[in-house]
Amino acid sequence: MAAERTFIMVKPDGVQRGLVGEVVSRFERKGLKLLGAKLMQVSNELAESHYAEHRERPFFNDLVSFITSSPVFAMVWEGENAISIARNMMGKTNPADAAPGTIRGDLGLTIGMNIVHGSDSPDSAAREIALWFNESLADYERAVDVWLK
Ligand code: DAT
Ligand code: MG
Repeated sequence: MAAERTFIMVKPDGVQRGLVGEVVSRFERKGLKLLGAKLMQVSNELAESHYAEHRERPFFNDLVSFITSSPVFAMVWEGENAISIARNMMGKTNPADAAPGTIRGDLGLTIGMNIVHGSDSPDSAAREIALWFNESLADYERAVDVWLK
C-alpha cells in the first residue's frame, strides 16, 4: 500500500492552551512521519479558501474569525492510511461526541473550539497540502520505517 499524506492543524485554541506538543506527540507515537510544520498567522483569504466547503453554513463567519484570531500550527504527516488514521485519532467533530482516547475526546469541550483540523479525504488532503505548504516538504528516510509497514 502506498503511504498517504494528510494536512493537520492545531487550531488557535490548541496553540493558546499549550497543546501543540501533545498533538504532535500523539502523531509521532502513532508512527506517522512529519514532513512539514510551521506556526503561522492565518489570513482571511487563506481561512476562507481552506473552509470554502462550509461557505454557506451559518457558522462560517465564526469559523473564519476563530481560525484567524491567533496563530495555528500547520503540519503535513505521512504514513499508511494517514488520512483516516489521523481522523480517528482526532475524534468526532463535536468534542461532546468524541470518544475518550481521541484528541477532541480527551482535550476538547465545544464544537467551536475543537483543537485540531485534519483532512477528510485524499482529495481534500491534496488540496489542503497545496494550499498551506507551497514550500517543499521534507524528503527523508527513517530507520524505524521498516518497523511500521
Ligand atoms: P471537521 O473539523 O471534523 O472536519 P467539519 O469539516 O464538518 O468538521 O467542520 C469544520 C469545522 O467547523 C469544525 O471543526 C468546527 C466547525 N463546525 C462544524 N459544524 C459546526 C456547527 N454545527 N456549529 C459550529 N461550528 C461548527
Ligand atoms: Mg472538515
